[in-house]
Amino acid sequence: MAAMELLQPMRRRRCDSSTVPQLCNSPTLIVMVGLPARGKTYISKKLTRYLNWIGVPTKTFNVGQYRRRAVKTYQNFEFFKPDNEEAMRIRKACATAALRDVAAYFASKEGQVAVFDATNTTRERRLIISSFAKERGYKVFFVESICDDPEIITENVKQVKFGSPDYVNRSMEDAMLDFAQRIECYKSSYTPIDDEKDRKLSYIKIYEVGKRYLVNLVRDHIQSRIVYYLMNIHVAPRSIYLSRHGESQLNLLGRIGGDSKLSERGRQYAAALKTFIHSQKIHDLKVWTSHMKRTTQTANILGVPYEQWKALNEIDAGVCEELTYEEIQEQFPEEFALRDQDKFRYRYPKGESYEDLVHRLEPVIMELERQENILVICHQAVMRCLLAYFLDKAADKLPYLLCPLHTVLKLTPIAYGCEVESFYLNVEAVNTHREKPGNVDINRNPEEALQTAPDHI
Ligand code: BKS
Ligand code: F6P
Repeated sequence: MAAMELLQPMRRRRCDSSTVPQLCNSPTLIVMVGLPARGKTYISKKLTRYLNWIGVPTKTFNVGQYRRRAVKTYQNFEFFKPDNEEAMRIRKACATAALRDVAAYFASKEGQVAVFDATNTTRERRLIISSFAKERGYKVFFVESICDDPEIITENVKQVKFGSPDYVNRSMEDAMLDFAQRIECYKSSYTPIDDEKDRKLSYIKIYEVGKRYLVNLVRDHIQSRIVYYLMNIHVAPRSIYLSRHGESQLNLLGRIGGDSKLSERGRQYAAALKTFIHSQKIHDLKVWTSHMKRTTQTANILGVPYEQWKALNEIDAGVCEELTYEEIQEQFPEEFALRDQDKFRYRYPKGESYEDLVHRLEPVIMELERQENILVICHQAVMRCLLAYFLDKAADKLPYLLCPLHTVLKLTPIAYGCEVESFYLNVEAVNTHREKPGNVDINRNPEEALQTAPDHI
């Protein structure tokens, strides 16, 4: 029996058949390390969103949430004192429960990466996690955030701790003071990952919000992607403006794709966009377009320098380029039906799928992470992919996100997510949104479409 139990975790239940378990990738457990208010949850959530967007099923397991479920009302920092034995038992039980859920997530086959979001500030803790992972055949990658800048720590507490359930009905001063003492509770036992002692571990140590990094033993593709991503993100305040090109000649005809120029109303929109952008008084704005005439013409009317990206070109509809949806339905009825069944994965003959588009757009997202204020003038399908990344929308929702013509979306990172503001610039345009058949199309009535908050707002 004991032998059975020991063998159990090694069994790769992730595979459909038990015949060739060697072909399976073992799942990855990312373990966050660091004092409270060092951006661990921020990194966990952001990384999870990125990995899911690139198609790697990922989930964060935040031990703080387990603790809040176990202890309904947080009183004060004394809960976190190292000599509070009762609380220590609860905290350990929460960590164990979270790890159990990680194991269930991987066993269910739905998960490829789990992020274990807790302080994990002692070597003892990390050893428990390492052996837990080893027994079950998971790869472990540690991400440690080391930051002593009092300003950024204060900003963190203000932005994300003050708003947490722990501090409802508490004043900001009160919360700040309690949280500072809570951090102190961890300091005596904190043992950072050690160059020498931990030389066999895979990890990245991030110093001062990404000013410096120490990377050790990157073992596979996914770990390399994670390191690359973490080396490109920043926390400087900024906004990302997403817009489609102005209405095009082919939009007017209800034809998809092609490379036509703007309609009269499309040019009016570009002029309205210029006024809008000026009114926003944006510091150091960069403008990106695709290589298609309709986006560069829009940018030309803006009258600012811009950078062109081929990767921002609209989805290639292959044999369906320049047809109307009705013509596609007539000429390629099977294709048309297939697209409605799985719009994300459906690839046009000699063309692309939304999934292809996400892969093509990955370098754009990476560079967007590096930039500050930016306006991206793109296309319907491209804008849906970018929006899905920022708003954490699943693949099945992505191809149906509402990105109407002549509407700017302003994305501003706040706390762990993104605030979205939608600006319809009051220049009429055709509706290019096609709902999944069977769903109610809120665009059918254009008045209503403008007044009803779409799914992403
Ligand atoms: C709100 N944050 O290193 Cl690669 C405010 N706070 C700040 N120390 C954060 C999160 C939410 C994000 C980071 C960080 C932090 C304190 C920190 C951070 C860390 C590493 C990297 C990027 C961001
Ligand atoms: O109709 C405008 C357009 O940008 C086409 O070029 C493109 O094929 C289409 O939208 C993408 O939208 P959907 O995926 O909903 O067909």
